[in-house]
Amino acid sequence: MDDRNMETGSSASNYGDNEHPKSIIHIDIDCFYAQVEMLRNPELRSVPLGVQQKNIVVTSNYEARKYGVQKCMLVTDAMKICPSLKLVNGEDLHNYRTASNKVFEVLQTWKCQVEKLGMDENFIDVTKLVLERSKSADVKNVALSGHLYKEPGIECLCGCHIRLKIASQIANEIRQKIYDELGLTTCAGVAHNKLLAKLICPLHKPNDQTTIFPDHGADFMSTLQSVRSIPSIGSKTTETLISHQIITVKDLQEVALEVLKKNFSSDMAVRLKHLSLGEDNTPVKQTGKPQSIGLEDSFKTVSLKSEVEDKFSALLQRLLVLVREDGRIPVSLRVTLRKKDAKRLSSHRESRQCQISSSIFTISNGILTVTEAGQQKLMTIIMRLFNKLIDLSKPFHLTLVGLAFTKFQERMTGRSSIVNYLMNDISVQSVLNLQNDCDTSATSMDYSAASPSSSTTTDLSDGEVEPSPKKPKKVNWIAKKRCLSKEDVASPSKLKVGELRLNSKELEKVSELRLNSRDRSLTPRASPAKDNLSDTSDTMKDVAEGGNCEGCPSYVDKEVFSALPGNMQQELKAMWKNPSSSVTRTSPRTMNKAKPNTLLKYFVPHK
Ligand code: DGT
Ligand code: MG
Repeated sequence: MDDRNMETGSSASNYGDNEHPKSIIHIDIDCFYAQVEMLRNPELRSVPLGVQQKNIVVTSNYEARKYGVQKCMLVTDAMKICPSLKLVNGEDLHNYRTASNKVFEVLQTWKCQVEKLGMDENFIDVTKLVLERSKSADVKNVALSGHLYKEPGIECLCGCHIRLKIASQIANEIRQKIYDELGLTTCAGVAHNKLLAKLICPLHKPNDQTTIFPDHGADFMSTLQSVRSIPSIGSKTTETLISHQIITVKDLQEVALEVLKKNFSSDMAVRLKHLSLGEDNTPVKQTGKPQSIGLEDSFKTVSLKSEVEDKFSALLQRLLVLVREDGRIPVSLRVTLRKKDAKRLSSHRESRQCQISSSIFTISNGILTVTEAGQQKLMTIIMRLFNKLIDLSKPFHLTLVGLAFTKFQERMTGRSSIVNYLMNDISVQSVLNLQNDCDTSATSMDYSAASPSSSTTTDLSDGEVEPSPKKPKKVNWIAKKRCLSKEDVASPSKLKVGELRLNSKELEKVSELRLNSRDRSLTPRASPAKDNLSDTSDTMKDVAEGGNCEGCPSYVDKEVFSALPGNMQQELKAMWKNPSSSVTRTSPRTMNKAKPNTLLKYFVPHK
């Protein structure tokens, strides 16, 4: 789309062309928290219901909305307009998260890209599915399901009207499936881009759907009363726009691009113009596991350390439930506080985070657990971070505390990964865990190489950009006995070359394993950091003292060990015997040159 079109508010529909190839569906669950509560207690279905968090009704069912109970109303105001309002406490989000995840699972069954947006909204890119169906169906006569924003004047030449009609059928099927399987009613918006799909979705609520054709995008956008209604326009941009008398989306459509360019970067100005016209080319990105899992609790004010500790303890309990559901092992913890600043009459957030030892967590029978001692360790770390954020010699007033696990241990899944080959599916444990469990029969060969640095906290202020991914501090190599047939183990040369080649990540891990094993013996134990450091030294003890396999630690699988080539066995044994002697500090790239016959050289063929 050119500037001329933008300045006149032309309705050309998609970033520089008149083709609208995509079909996007946006799904929003009706009165989400209220529906979850009504499913839990069907008696609530027939009464006006509000879900309360603190003194706010965060949502209400449609029965209550008839009385004018709105989302985010004060409880006192809601009770005034609807004295029969039944209130349910919705501060524990567990059931809402579970329902949200189930909806996501249902959406995944369509085998399309699904992007989760918050807890009750999802985008689904059904472009491919629509194309498949358009080949088989009598497409010319396909009927639209639900509402259409406006009847088209003329058919778009690219064929998008038919495609979007097919998408509307799919949206209906999706909503029906969510209802059949989970009992939840939803709304859907269908359009050729995410922006329009999301904005058109609530046009007919509840339990209904609306489709918009591209040629009506700009027209529909011009009905939005505030530029803030556009999802990617935040409060700062809104403020700037309002300060230039650009208040409605129509204002934004009509303002000259040059005016916007004076107040925003050129890219931003162009983007704002496109958005105002209903144009958006952002892709639906498949949602994976969240980068962090966190919880916050806000309150009027807390000024005692003991109260803070209680708040954190309660948050930790709830957070551990979430982490167990997620299944990944956290390796980093962040504490957030919001301080009330009496001088500024405002509040601001501050955070600190640190690495935590993965040995705090254990996985048994596929379930992540934390022992009582592990929880105490976490609380010690949390309060240590808290002490760094707050000067306890002075009075403090907090209005929020938050906890989040911000990084997770990754398991490599590449098919050519030797680590993967050796990994044991059922346990990703540190040596300490194995030791604690006294599981000498475990079929695992586990090198845990926590460096001293991982045993002390590494603080990062919240303002900092996330540090670039650090090399993992722990390496878990677990021999996968059950995958090796007798013949295979008898001759390591039979292992496929691909399985012997480490990828660059693993290469780093191997070098780190070696470097850390040296570091550990050279670096004195830092006394106060008991939580993690003790893990490291216990690990070392286990390695040094283990030994019913001619120098191998007790947890090593003899069968797998004996299948390794002789020089590798020797090198491993030497390393266990005297960790400091095994390597000199070299970069991963040069390591295989450092010694002519190293373990690493065996794994990484010279090119
Ligand atoms: P709807 O979509 O209009 O039928 O109603 P809801 O309740 O689904 O509203 P929605 O989609 O905006 O938000 C989904 C849930 O998120 C809602 O059930 C309660 C919660 N929620 C919404 N707004 C807020 C808020 O401002 N604060 C808090 N704490 N929760 C909110
Ligand atoms: Mg909703």
